[in-house]
Amino acid sequence: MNSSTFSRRRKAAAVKPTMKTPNRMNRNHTVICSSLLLAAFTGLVSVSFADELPKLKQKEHYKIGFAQTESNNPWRLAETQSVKDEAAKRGDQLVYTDAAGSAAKQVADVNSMIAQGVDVILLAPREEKPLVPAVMAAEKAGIPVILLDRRVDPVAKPGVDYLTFIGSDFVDEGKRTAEWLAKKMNGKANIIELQGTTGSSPANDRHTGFVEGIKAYPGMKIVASQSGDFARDKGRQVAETLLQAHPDANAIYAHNDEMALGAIAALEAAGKKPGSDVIVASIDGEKDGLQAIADGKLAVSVECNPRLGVKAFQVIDRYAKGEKIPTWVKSDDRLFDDANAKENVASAY
Ligand code: GYE
Repeated sequence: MNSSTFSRRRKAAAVKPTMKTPNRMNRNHTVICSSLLLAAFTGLVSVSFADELPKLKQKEHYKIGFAQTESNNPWRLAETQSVKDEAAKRGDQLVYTDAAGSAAKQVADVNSMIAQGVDVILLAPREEKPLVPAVMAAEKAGIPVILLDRRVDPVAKPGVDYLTFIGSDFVDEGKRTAEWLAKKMNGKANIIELQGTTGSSPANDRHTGFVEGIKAYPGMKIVASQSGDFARDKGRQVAETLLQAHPDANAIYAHNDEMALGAIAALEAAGKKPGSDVIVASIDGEKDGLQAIADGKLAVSVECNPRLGVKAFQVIDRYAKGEKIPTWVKSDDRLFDDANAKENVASAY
């Protein structure tokens, strides 16, 4: 953060002189001021700083930016639809951009929204680190940012640099998947991990959570781990290579359903039976994923709810009214396996 940002945002809130103040009221004012200034520099006074988020005026209708990261899977399409539906319902103007899988384009998209003077920016950051400058730029321009579905690097703080994060607990998703799989495999498995987009918060956290979850089971081992970029075909290709290199693998943990479905195709192409030869576990709960559970090919999918639009607009309303917004508006996620997948196919995305 540069020094001008610092001085704009952090204001001296309380200056308490600890030295004797002059008792004659009309004594030279400049002497007092310069004493305080000098004292501040020499550490004789206590100065506390207040952090400020950009304010939002209450309006009948807002102009809202939504910087989406890509549109290559049902999860993302469902998320975009939920934001578009809610904006339309309220008669708000939506400035929508799709970064097509490029963090650099997404930074440019946010900058263009700043230039267009949107009231609020909803940002689904592709990766944790490259999107930090975009968050800071919006904040500097006085535009509140809400992170939707993914986080940025913790150097940017919710409630300070951006308003809040709306989304799931990815560490917990990884942990729940690990625990379910450990039970299913009786604590013993050679696991291939298909990671999400490198540098994205769900990929980082789903790995961390899974590793944490299998810690209690010394027989549960990750034998190979590689990114399939959250995409079905990439997941298929990576699974194909890793299955050849690790013929002893009997479980696959995919960071999302799309890669799990790719892995299932790779297993079938290799003449292996998903669901019996190799157990596949994943996250999201999309329609094709639930159908694959109903068909006995996918074992489990921990839900990650993409329909965040309603929550996002509710947060905007509450913030404009002056309410304090929690730093994390957490999704409540279910778990789908053969006990409940079938009945949820119709309502899935
Ligand atoms: O799981 C995946 C998508 O960011 C939580 O991104 C989201 C993830 C979701 O591409 O399918």
